[in-house]
This record gives sequence, C-alpha cells and structure tokens, in this order.
Amino acid sequence: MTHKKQTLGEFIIEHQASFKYSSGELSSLINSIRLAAKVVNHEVNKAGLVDIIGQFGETNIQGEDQQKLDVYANNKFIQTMTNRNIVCGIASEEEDDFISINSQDEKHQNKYVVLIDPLDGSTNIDVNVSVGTIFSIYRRITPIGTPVTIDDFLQKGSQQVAAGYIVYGTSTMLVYTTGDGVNGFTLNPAIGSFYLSHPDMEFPEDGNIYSVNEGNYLDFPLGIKKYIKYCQMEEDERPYTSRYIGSLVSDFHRNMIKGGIYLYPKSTKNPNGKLRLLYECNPMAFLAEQAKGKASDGFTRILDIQPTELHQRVPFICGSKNMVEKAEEFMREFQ
Ligand code: P6P
Repeated sequence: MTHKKQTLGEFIIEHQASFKYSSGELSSLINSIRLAAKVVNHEVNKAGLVDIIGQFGETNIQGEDQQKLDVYANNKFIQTMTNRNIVCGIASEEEDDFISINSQDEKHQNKYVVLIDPLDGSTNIDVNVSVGTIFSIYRRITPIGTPVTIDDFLQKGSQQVAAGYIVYGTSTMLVYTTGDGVNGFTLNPAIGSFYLSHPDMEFPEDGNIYSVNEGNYLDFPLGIKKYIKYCQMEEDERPYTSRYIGSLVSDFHRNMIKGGIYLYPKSTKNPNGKLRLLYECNPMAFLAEQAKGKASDGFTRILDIQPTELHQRVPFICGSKNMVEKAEEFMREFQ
C-alpha cells in the first residue's frame, strides 16, 4: 500500500514545535515562500510561451542585465512576504539596498529578516535550463519596535534560523532546513501542492562529480588548479565526472543527491569569487552542513565569515565533506 505523502503544509505544522524559535511566524513565513514559489514556478514554466523573457532594460547592482523573470520573481517574493506581515526587512540580489517592511501597525513588531536571490542562474532562462530561488532567514538583532538596520542583515551565516531553495527544473522542488536536517518537497502542479519526496537529504561523504567553470582555469589560484588536476587523474576512483550547469541551485541539488563538489573560486576577473555571501553562499552552506556536507571559501567555514556588505562576494567550495576537505588541503598546500 503506498503511504499518502505528507504535504509541505502538514510537515511544517508537525515540525513547528522543533523550530529553535517555535513560533507560528516562521511557519507562516515558510508558507508564504511556498505560495510565491508556486506563482513563480507557473511563470517560469510558461516563460518560453509569452514575451516575458529577454532584457527588462534595467541592470541590477551587479551590473547584470535584469531579465523580466528576475524582476517578476523578485517582486512576487517581496510582495508575498510583505503581505503576510511577518518580516521586518528583506534584502535581495535585485535590490541595491535592503527594504524595511513597516508592519501595518507601524510598531515594527515583526522579528524576521529574509535575504533572497529571487532567480539564480537567470542567464539560463533563455535556453530553458533550470533556475532557482534561494532564501535565508534570520531573527532581527536590533530591538523590536524600531526600524531594521543593516546590522540585521550582516549577521554571520551561523545565525540563520532557516534557509532553502526552490529549483525550477524537470520538476519543481522546495528544499529547506530550519536547523533540524534538510527535507525536499516536490510540487504536484496538477493540484498545486508540494509533497515530501526527499526526507532527510544528506550529501554522501564522498562523490565523483566536480562542478566548476573550467573556462576560468588559467585564472584560478594554484591550489584550485592542482585540485582540478587531481580530479582528472587516473587514480583510485578517479577521474571524476565534470558536471557544470551554470545554475548553483541545480549543481548543488544534483551533488547533494549523488555526491560531489561545487567550486566558484576567486580569479583575476573575480578577485573575491562571483557568488554573494548573504543570499547565495550562506543559505547553501547552512543546507550543506545540515546535510552532513561542508562549505568554505577554501580556508574559512562560510558560516563563520562576518559579513561587511550586503552584496559582498566570497570564493565558494561546497559539497561532500571528504571532497571539500581534499580541495582545502590543496588550497593550504599551494595557497
Ligand atoms: P559562471 C548564476 O549567475 C550563478 O550565480 C550561479 O548560479 C552559477 O553557478 C554561476 O553564477 C555561474 O557563473 O561565471 O560560471 O557563468
């Protein structure tokens, strides 16, 4: 007899008591993300059919052309979380500065801040390759009753209370953690419900997939070059397989299921790497550690890095524990 799969809503209610900060607000916040994910998924899936693709004619703080779907996803997540009157502030890759959400009663009683990359991998939209949304949730640290400040957003990744991603791929999945393991939910588009399809997701300790943009090889630090050559050597279980989608969420998701490592090192073109600490590396690092994997900049645990700017970038190595540790070994030996 097949057991009825638990819906995301049922799962949230059942696990609410285990939240470090057991409060209905966090459940409601995750539910608002669930709602926005379904709406954005609908647009992503039909993107090829209507004129929603292509440049929106503006650029974001990263100087990247904003795709219409980027802007749409950004607005949808912000609007959905604002309407629920739970968050006191939102930061987004698509917004130059953070947004202070004044609660309807204007007394700033809401206690969570959310940081999002609304549509990561957006350059893949035009070529029908999977993209994703990444979110990171903290409790504010400035006093309730006052407007949020930048300090509420510049918290170490170790302070996150929840993090996750939605991957809009061959199927749409929502994968998240509240600090008690990682669980994956698959959307049944026919009825619009997410069902628990991947309980207790964990990175295999070892893997044979490495994900890096080898086009930047000549610019990489020597330690990274040495590690890539190590992956390619005929020895033991190597050579590994090279798989790079160009969408962090998709590469991370595949590597978590099959075992593997994702690397976005620094280079002369990107002296601090390309990925942003607050709304890409920290949430993915929280998920990685909760799934028994590892995430560092090659030397320092990502979750221990003290942020200094909203859109700061860091080098990022993340995945199966033994693979990350081997890469760190090369980084230490060859700096
Ligand atoms: P490159 C997408 O823009 C992104 O932030 C990640 O999702 C992806 O892994 C990476 O950048 C791809 O960057 O320089 O290899 O095209």
